[in-house]
Amino acid sequence: MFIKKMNFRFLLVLVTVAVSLSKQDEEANMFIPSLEIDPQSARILLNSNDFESGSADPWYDSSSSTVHWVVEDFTMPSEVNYPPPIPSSGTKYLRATRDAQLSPGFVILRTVEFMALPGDRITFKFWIRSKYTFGNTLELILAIGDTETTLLTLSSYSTSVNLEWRQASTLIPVPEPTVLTLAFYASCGGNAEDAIAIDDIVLEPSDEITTTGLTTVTSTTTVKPKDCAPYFQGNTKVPCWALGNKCYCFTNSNSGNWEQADAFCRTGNMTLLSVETEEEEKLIYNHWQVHPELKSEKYWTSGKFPQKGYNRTYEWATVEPFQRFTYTNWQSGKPGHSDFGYCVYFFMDFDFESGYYWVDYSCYSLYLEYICESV
Ligand SMILES: [Ca+2]
Ligand SMILES: [Ca+2]
Repeated sequence: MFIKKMNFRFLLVLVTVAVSLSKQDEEANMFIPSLEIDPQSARILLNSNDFESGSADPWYDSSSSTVHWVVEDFTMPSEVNYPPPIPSSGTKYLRATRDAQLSPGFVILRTVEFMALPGDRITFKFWIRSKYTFGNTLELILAIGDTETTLLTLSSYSTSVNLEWRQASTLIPVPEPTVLTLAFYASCGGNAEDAIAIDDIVLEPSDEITTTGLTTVTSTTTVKPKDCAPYFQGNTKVPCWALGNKCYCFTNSNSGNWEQADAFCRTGNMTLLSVETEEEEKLIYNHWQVHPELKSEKYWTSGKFPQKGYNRTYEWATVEPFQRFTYTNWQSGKPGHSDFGYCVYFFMDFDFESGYYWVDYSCYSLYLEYICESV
């Protein structure tokens, strides 16, 4: 399965290179990273990126799919029937642009390495709209070495009626001068209405934010990468990430039946994953999609059918009293069993075709990887 996942991504890269090499050369020269630049100079380039000159430095497109970031002019939108909202200044911005077939896919915008200082704040404007609610995603990621932290998740603005530029802002959580990169991870759907755009990315070296009358989204993220470390520190089979305001650890080559998985998470003062909301589910799925080192399609959750009680129904067996499911995403026809001894795993498709859903299976006879969640 891992081979399949890797092959698929490799193919994507090949196809992308083959199909769009000339197009990239013409349109996206400014997206080739300025490798010569040192972290201090890169920091200066982050002072203001309004894309009016057509340059994106020190940001560059590192997408390996049919979707790419290109500078779009408001007066010449790629979807004339679904025009973008008017920018508050200038006419240009970065937009996730698909091929002629509107193929959906992942798009990544990344900075070269730069020097961040304590108190640095990143502010930007964004527009995200979709035919279906939560159809598109947009996340701001902080990467220090191999450790990634999600600073902002803006996917909740992905609705059919989001017709405005909004402003988002978050502190870059570093305790001392640190060389790092920032990245936007986005997923753009295949409908003409689906749109993701970014403008006016500014690095500000203090806590002061200028409000401009636009909707301001303030980060509530306080989890730093190091907050995730103590759970299973040193165990490379269980890498952890801070996503939203929780810490999630995905096992790799550490499979077990449900009871073994449940017991393992509890040794780290965590519980098996509980998927209370669609937003949390998307957070997990989006993260899994961009981490090819996560080699499994199936992960145990804390979902379990109870042994006792009235109105017996599946519940999240995390901290007692266990909570019944409110949000659900069962595979069609599931659950096949409503009996004690059945547990729920989360399936995510390596080929990204059938998406993700829940399946019930015997808690004892199936050995799967699993996801632990902080309490
Ligand atoms: Ca602009
Ligand atoms: Ca949860």
